[in-house]
Amino acid sequence: MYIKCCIFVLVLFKNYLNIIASECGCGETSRSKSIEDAPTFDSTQNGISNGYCTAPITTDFVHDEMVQISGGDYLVGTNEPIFESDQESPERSIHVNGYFIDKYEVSNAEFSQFIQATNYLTYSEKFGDSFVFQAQLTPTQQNLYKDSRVASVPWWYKVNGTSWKHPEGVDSSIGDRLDHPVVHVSWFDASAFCKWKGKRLPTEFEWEVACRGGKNQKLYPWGNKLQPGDKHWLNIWQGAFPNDNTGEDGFTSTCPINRFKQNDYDLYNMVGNVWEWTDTKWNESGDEEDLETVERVKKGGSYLCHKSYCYRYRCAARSSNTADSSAGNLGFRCAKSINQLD
Ligand SMILES: [Ca+2]
Ligand SMILES: [Ca+2]
Repeated sequence: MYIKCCIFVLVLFKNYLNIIASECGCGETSRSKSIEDAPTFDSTQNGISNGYCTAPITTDFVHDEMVQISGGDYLVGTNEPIFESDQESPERSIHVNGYFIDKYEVSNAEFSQFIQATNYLTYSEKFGDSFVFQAQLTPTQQNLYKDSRVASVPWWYKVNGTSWKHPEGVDSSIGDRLDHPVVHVSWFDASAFCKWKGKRLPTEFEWEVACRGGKNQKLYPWGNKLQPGDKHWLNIWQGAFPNDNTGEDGFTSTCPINRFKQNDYDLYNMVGNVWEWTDTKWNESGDEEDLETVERVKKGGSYLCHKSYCYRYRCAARSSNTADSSAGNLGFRCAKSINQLD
């Protein structure tokens, strides 16, 4: 079902304190640095335009369809948690009102339209950098930024000039991946986009109910077997993390948003590809006074997840980042209450 957008967006920026990177969401670190200290780079160098996005935008890559999920009682969580500390358990019955959720992760093409319409500046652009996985950097870049690695997860590099439109630094672009999910977006950026579309971020329960596709007590959106029919059903990591990604599923980084249909709700890439922000706070007793450092739940795992290391590409799995975080494996999709329809 198509939902047309209509809402204007307003976002205010305050202090930009911590960006947290995570290796597939497992383990994290932060940097404490105010926006005033942010490194700057000349975006007119290296042929990079100072405009909002110079990539050609075509509606071919803008998949903004939504699917309707009926209101009712659903089971979420699991009584067989893999990560107890993530509070995956217990399994419990929750109620959701009817809603719509995006069929796909939000694409670079769709996000480009938002930027062009609003001149919105994302957090990574405001701060001047974001976190990039090692395999996506050249040896020269890795050497240049070796001191900017995250100590506890040294395969993440903080790279100047990285943003949604320059995913691996100033010399990179999204021109060849307009149909891939937008990354390097904070929770605030994602929320602003959804508001502009007349939508909102899904709650964690809405996201998980959608992930489960009408099935109960299953690991994945399609069932309990990872590769039924010996086919790949999601974009994750094959090989030994973090140095050997064999890409047996066809992708060593993000994949197009319409690549893996995963359940009976016709939803794509709920698990794998990129983590997805939800509107839900990780800890309801979190600091209400500093929204930028409030942890928000993210779901689904990413192309960097492997069972041996970050087995979080399951519907019940959950992780979090502070709302101002951004990284190359974190995106989102939007939802909409049925009574929001116009
Ligand atoms: Ca993969
Ligand atoms: Ca996903």
